[in-house]
Amino acid sequence: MEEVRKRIEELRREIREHNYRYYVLDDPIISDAQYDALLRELAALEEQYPELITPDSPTQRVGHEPSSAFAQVVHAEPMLSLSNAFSPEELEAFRERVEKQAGRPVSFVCELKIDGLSVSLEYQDGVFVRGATRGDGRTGEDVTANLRTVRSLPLRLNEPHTLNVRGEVFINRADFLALNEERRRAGESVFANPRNAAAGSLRQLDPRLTAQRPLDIFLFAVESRLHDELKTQGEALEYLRRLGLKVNPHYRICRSFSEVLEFIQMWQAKRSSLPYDIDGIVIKVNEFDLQRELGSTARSPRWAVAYKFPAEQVITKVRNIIVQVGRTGVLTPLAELEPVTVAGSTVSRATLHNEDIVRERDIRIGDYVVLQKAGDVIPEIVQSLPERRAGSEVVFKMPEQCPSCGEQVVREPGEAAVRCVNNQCPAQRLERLTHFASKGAMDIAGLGPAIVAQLVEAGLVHTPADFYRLKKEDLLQLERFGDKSAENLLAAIAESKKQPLARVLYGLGIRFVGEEVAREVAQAAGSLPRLMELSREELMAIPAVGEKIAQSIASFFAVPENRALVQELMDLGLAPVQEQPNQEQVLAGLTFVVTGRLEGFTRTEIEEFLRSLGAAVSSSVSRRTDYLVAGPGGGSKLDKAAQLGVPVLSEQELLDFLAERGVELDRA
Ligand code: 1X8
Repeated sequence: MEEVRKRIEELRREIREHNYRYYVLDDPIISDAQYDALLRELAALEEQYPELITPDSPTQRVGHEPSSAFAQVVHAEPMLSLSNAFSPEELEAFRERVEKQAGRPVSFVCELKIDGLSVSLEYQDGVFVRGATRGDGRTGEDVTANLRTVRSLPLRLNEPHTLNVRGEVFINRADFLALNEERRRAGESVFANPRNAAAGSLRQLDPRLTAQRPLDIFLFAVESRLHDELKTQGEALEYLRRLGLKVNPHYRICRSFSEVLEFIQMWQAKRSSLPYDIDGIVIKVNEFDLQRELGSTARSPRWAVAYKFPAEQVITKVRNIIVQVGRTGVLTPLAELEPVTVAGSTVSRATLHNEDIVRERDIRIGDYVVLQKAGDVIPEIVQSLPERRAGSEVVFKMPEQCPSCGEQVVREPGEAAVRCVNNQCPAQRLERLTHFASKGAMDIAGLGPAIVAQLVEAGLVHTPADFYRLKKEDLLQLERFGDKSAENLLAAIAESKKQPLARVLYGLGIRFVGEEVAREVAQAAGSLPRLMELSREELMAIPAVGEKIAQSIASFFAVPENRALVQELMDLGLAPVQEQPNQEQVLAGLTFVVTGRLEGFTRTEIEEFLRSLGAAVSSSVSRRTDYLVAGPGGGSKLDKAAQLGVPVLSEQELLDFLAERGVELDRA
């Protein structure tokens, strides 16, 4: 028995070493067959002596049962995100702030910003015990079982330390392409880019599925500085590497800021030569003492910044320009492109917004064009390349008839949009139905565009009320529906009857009624019957509602078919109400606009917070705006505010403004 124990330990040590050489150093010294033989011998011994199995054994990467949900993990230290710099000027501002605080020249560490997802790992006495996603920064999801399947993540460190480390899980571009190809062949949906593939893979409830995905990880931070002997980020990276963790080799300690700029320029030019995607460079103050002195805001450390690379641009060809009809009848030109990869995903279509933009950018069918995509944003055609024309290109013209119903389209004076005003237009009807079920509206899971189209085609659904009349037999005659999927859909539809009034109102798809307006109107109305009867004057008394919106809502409820639809929905069991918020509404009646980049919060966070205090938040400055909250980089809105005499608050002034009203912003 002692012999066996010894052999097992020896095998584990050897396998760990070869794992490290293969997955971390990318420098194996034995063949795959030799490695497999070691692993097989270990597995055989462990099978014979199961009492000798330990969780950190190399055989124990997979084997956990699927779970039904991820447990929540509260991070020992909040996982902050980085503030961004988009230009050398913003970087310079970062340097000045840091050096002013330090009162002396500062050295920085530059590292690649991996485009993956952040995780935190916990090792106890050198054994990997827990890993979590970033989540909202305070609480993440326990993905330990999935992280165990990441081959480059050691289950045991070279030294028996207890610590938290932080890193980024990602997928190599080549592995991503192979994975997508495999999925395409299997008839499965493909991932848009490597980052989505990594996120989707890490968030599998069944670790056996995660184990089949080519996940990889780089570690770059020691979270808990229990190790006082570490004085700098440079030392921390060396330390992580010594422990056997995978550290990205491309970092540089810069003693002057010109070296930082040089590093950035070099990688901006060379980024596509890396096997994985990066979206920028992280610049950190090297010395931990100075990091501590600089501290953090609620959201991000003051001692680091992420320099984001400018949007990636590629050239492709416009194969055709087609026209789509939206929910409100607006005709939108859409470019069909020769597929190209830009910023990690394949793009074959791009919206052209409206006829004016097509004309201004002079985009013709057959043109070569510059396509741009920055991070997650929608791909956009920036310009055409007239010098590459062959002469056969065709100027796009907006059709005079709706491509869906054939009715004459109209262009209202002063508006960029051309619209089909036929309320019965099939394309519009389909879009309205899809909108009703969509995430921001009734949020009916499983009722996406394809299924809605199928239901309409089968003649089962004409108006949103018909969703609530669907029966299991109806669904079962349709392709793609089985017993289980039919039941699931019906359950999701039934569940949506509980949605609050704001979502029902938004779901009705009334022109100019977005989510924000819907929330305010719903709060004022309280119920559907009351909503239907609001007069234009009553509507205009709601802060977010001006004449145009009031007119639109009132006319919607003046149309007999629309009133009938709402009545039907009520007859079918929808009785939505709008809960009054429990947070004290100290900002009730005030309208805010938020612009620019904020330090401590994202714009969305601030906006939601303002709303929760009863404020209306609008996207553009007008005479109805009470305050403009502006961070750096808020350009045209500031001009507009000055022109209209709208008071401007900085982020700090907003916090003071709220504090005066008894509201303290929760610092994470
Ligand atoms: C995010 C990332 C960091 C690093 C690399 N890639 C990232 N995505 C790094 O420090 N090398 S740091 C970070 C963060 O703090 N949010």
